[in-house]
Formats: sequence, structure tokens, C-alpha cells
Amino acid sequence: VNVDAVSAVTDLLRQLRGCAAPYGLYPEVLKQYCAMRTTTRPAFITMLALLPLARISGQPGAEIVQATDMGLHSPANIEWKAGPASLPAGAKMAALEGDPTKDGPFVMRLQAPDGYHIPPHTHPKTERVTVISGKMLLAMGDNLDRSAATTLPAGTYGFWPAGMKHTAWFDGETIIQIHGVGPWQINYVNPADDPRNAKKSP
Ligand SMILES: [Cu+2]
Repeated sequence: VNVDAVSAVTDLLRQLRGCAAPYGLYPEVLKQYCAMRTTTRPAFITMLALLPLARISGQPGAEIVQATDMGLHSPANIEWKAGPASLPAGAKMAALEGDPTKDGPFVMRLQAPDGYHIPPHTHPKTERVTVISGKMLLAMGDNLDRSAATTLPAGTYGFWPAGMKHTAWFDGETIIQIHGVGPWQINYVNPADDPRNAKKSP
């Protein structure tokens, strides 16, 4: 039993019964509940309790997507394309599953030439990276200096949370694989580093 979840629900129920100050997560629900006649309140609570069950038995959400086709990408038949406009020029990318620009799970690879550098940036979602070949150097947090970077050889897997500042260098031609749930986005710490901004100016 998840103790945190139980205490959160207990807390919510206590506030609902008293119609106290709105509970942070559910202010709209609280307002509706407080506006109801006391006789209809128990039925409303029962309905709330059944909502998660309805979700499980209903249509799969964006996070539960089952593949309807298949894909086998041996290294020789991966179709590389020019990297996205959001990354410095010189990289190539290949979507192996899904579409990183759309809702739903995706797996993509990025091929970086020797010396490639991705300036300090964040993502709105967890980043999950597997180093397939070559070497990636990663600096995170407040010290985004190459001298503070951690060397990640082929075979490394790493993940870091949404919003965490990081920057990467690539030593020798390097391939990394990124998987996650789209849409995938990159936000540069310094807007001048964003190649999409450079394109707009003459
Ligand atoms: Cu990143």
C-alpha cells in the first residue's frame, strides 16, 4: 500500500467533508462538491473512486500505446537524415520508432561528428540516453564547463529530469539513442545558442 497516496486521499476526503480551503490538486472538484446537496455527495465520492477503473478499462492513453506494426533496424539499414533545425548543424538523426515530434513513445538516434557540441539546454521531459558508439561528455547542473564533464563511453545509459540544465560534447564520431514520450523539445539556456533563432536573423 502506498502510504503517501493513502494519506493524500484521506486528506482530500477530510477537506471535502468540511468544504475547507481548496485542496491544492483538486480545487475545481472541491468547488463542485461544496456546491452539491449533502445527499448527493456520497454518490459523487463513489464516482470519483471509480474514475481510475474507467480509465484502465477504456481507450489506452498516450502513455499506453501498443505497436500495431514492427520495426527491425540493423545498423546497416538505418536511414539517417540531416539533424533537426533545433540542433547545431552537422548531426544526423534517425527515428527508429514513433515520431519524436508527436504524442506518444519514440526511439531515435543521433549521430554526431567528432567535436560536435550541444550548448547548455533543458528539456520539458525526462531525457533518456544510451551511448551506442563513440564517446559523449556530459556536464550538468550549475557547472556546464567541459572540464567538469563526465565521460560516457559506449554502453552507457543515463537519464536526467525535466528542467535540468546540461550540455554535451562528442569525442570521435558518436551515436546516441534517445527514447521517451513525445513531443520531444529542446530549450537552450542562452537563446543565442538556438540554431532556430540564428536562422531567423539575416
Ligand atoms: Cu539534452
